[in-house]
Amino acid sequence: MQPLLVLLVFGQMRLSVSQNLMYHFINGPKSWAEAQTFCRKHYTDLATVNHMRDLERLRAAADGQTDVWIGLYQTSDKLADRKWHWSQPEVKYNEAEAEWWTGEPNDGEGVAPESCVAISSDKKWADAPCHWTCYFVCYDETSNTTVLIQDHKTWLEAQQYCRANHTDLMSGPDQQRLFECSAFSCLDSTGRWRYPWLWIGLSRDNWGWSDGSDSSFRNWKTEVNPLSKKCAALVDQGQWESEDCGEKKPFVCYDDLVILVKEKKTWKEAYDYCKQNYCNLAWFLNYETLKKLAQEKAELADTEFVWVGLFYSCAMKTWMWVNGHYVSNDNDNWKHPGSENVCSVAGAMERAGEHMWVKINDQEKHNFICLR
Ligand SMILES: *[C@@H]1O[C@H](CO)[C@@H](O)[C@H](O)[C@H]1NC(C)=O
Ligand SMILES: *[C@@H]1O[C@H](CO)[C@@H](O)[C@H](O)[C@H]1NC(C)=O
Ligand SMILES: [Ca+2]
Repeated sequence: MQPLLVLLVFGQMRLSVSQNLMYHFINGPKSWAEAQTFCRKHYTDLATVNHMRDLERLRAAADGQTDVWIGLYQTSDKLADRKWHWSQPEVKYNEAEAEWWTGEPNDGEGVAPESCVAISSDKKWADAPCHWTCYFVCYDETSNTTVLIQDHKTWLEAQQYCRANHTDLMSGPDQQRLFECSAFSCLDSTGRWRYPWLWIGLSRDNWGWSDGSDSSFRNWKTEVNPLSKKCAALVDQGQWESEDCGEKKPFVCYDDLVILVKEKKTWKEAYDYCKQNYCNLAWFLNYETLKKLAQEKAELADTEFVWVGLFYSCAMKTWMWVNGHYVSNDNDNWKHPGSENVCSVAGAMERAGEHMWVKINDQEKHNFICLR
């Protein structure tokens, strides 16, 4: 790489990171569509929110302002286009693992839409109207356990409860396997299932993000009106409401510095792709913010590792970042610091756990992380 380019890239990145320019609050009120056009012109797009940590950053950017457009909108007005997703955004819905009761989901047999899911005995799933009030099951990440809450709540109230007091509503078959009914004495003295229905963290909607990302994170305050109000606004406490898209509101744009590309490529292919479409494969040096953003992206990858801009220079016998800086073989981000190197390796980040850097064959194909 040419030295001038290195400096240029380096300078730009420092500016952005020190200002932490992920979300940009724009005070001039616009309709949702006008806000989308503005964000696409000046930034990446209207704000996408992937999880609670993003939401906290977004709220900080909005500096306490409420009634603010975000990038979520109703992508279709057909109920048939609703898609299932788990409340905990890190857990992806997989139709092959679905455990529906026979005849479910039946969507209320056309009488009233059923977009939320509850379990009964045998832990099989049934769709039900979200405004029903049921007991529910939270998942608690800290203790890796499920918690049965014996309190009647609507699905949204149950979600709010679980997110405030535990991690989220129980999401996905792995968590459901932890839910041992016997431990909660689910049968009453006559041997009957004690709880008619328990909410779990599965629901469906026909909403999507302006930038087309597949984030399933939702934080609705009240059940959305599917008829007229088709755009999402941040209201109080970080919760969202559906609003009339023509209303003029301030809005939040999103400037994605760190981009996860969910394609499987070799290290060199990934490098070329980032160069062509963005700026470079991701490098962090001492930028903790960048590293953290990359780690959060890595968690959304389809592959166990994601390529980052670390390569082994055989000629110089040293590890380097793609922007030309050296990386010590003893750097404590390496999973195996100090281990011997061979010529055909490049650096990737683990998707899970501590997101350590690993040295793997550069011909392996993985998702990868670019910087804009
Ligand atoms: C939670 O516990 C289950 C069962 O003991 C285990 O299989 C799973 O790996 C644990 N998950 C986490 C995130 O620790
Ligand atoms: C958290 O749990 C407490 C105690 O059960 C409850 O009073 C409170 O409402 C819960 N928080 C939310 C947001 O539901
Ligand atoms: Ca049903």
